[in-house]
Amino acid sequence: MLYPQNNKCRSVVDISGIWKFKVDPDKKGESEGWFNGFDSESDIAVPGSWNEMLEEEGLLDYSGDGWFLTKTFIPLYFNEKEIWLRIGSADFHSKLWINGNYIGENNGGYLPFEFNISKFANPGEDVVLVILVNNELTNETIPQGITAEEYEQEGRLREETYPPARFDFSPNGGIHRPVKLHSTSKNFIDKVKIDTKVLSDQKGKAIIKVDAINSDGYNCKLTLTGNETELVKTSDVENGNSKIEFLVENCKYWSHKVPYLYQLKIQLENDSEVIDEYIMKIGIREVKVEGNKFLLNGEEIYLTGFGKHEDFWIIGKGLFTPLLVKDFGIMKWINANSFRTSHYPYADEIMQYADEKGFLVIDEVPAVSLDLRVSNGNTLKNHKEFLRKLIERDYNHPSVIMWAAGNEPNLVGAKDYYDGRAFEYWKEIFAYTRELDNTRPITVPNCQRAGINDPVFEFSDILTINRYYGWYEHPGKLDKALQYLENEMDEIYNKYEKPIMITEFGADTVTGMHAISDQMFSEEYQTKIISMYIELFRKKDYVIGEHIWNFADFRTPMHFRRVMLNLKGVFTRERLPKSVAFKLKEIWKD
Ligand code: BDP
Repeated sequence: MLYPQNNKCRSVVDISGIWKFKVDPDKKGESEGWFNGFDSESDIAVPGSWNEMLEEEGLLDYSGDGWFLTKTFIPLYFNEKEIWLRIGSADFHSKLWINGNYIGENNGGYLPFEFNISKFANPGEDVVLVILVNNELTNETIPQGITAEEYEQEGRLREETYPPARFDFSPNGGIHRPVKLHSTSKNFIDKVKIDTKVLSDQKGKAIIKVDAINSDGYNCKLTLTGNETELVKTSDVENGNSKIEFLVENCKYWSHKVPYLYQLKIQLENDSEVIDEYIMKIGIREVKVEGNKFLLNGEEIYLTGFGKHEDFWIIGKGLFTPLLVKDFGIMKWINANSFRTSHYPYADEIMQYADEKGFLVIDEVPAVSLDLRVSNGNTLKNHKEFLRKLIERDYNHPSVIMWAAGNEPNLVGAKDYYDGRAFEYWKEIFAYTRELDNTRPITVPNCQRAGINDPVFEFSDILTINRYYGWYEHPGKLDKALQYLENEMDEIYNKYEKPIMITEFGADTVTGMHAISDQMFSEEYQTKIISMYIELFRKKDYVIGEHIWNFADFRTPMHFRRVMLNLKGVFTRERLPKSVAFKLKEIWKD
């Protein structure tokens, strides 16, 4: 599935906007035929979460079914074309109907999905599109969910949040990314896979595989343009595939410092005409782990930046492009070179912008706080399916330098995590991820409670750890906290002898709260803890990067330890700097 675009052979119409909305707590919509159309007083913006947007209708913490309806026009110029409906993401499960006809369903949020709707949509006519979205999670979904009853059964009433969640961000519902109609010809380019290599200082290689539907007998013509060169190659499409290799002399590599992108034009053609075309930007670069070091194009890199969230006032987890521009702008301002898509895949548009602006991205599947005590074969199956879809979507992004196949398994510190089952689980997940991509390192950030014997360390190429000494443990006693941290980091390194990155550390901070002594929640405390951690990392040769938790304050489920938001942001939720931002800008200057 390629990101839709307008070109000589393809057209896109964005049908996001204000849609009709109807909440369905009793799940009666399907039996009452709401898919044929429904009346409602409520409206909803697409993209956007229903939670804050419709708080006055009681939906802040709503978990369940929500129905979306829009009426749209299928352009006449879609005539003779294949017509597709693409939803950027809907969290977490959805079903679709057009003019009352069932189109299909999708399980799993955070990633795009699309349907060929040619049979149901006539160019030149209106259609009524109805989408049912449900945001309930279970033991088998990725991420896993929890109920109030399960909190009780698991003896975790102290940890109980509202809405219930196994993770620390709001499980919002909604259509979170743009909805688009687009067209292709009947013979079309379906998938593109790009591998790049650095052969020498000046010479790069790009291997491009194209999957094309109904296109045997056609030619696939590739034009690679950039750095004052144009390379053209053609090959036949056979069994739906075509493969072309370019050797690029005088190659300008992609990096976070110089995010140079070549243009790749792919054309399906016969003797007289071009029947499909797809134009994309590609970066030529290579990542490698060697000994204690992480290399980009053969040069050592040190990652500075953040774990982030897709989160903002009112729009919730919906894509908001002004925020995207702002976030990348202030990440540049503060001298960050990277971020992690904690704890789920981010919008296509964010990944494209990371390629353009030169950010190094750790790309994560939403297997956050995976609890193997309650998982089963379907959890594993869904987890693998997510990895497959994520890697298929993001493989070609030069900005993606590492996969995170999960985050903080065994957050609850269960003893039976170490009895062999978790080892087998992660062995399978890592092996599967490597099968899908053996060109990038793979990791799973480990939490303090899972400790140093976490099986994810056995399989990770780079050991990523999230640590909160001085916050959840040893509050206010920073010297002691740092001693524990140093001992643990050395112990982990000595045991596994792999590079370590700290993917989370930080402190909740109320902007405007000040203190002379080390007091939690003050801006001084956040500045001090972060500075002390970084000072320690710089003394350790095996540390290859530091990501602060979090870039900005973000909404979490209700709990006594949270003031509506998780306040560990270096910026507030509205993106204003806390004092630590100026300190970081200074530290990360070089
Ligand atoms: C870590 C999680 C992250 C939380 C953070 C925190 O990975 O999602 O938000 O702790 O407690 O355990 O702030």
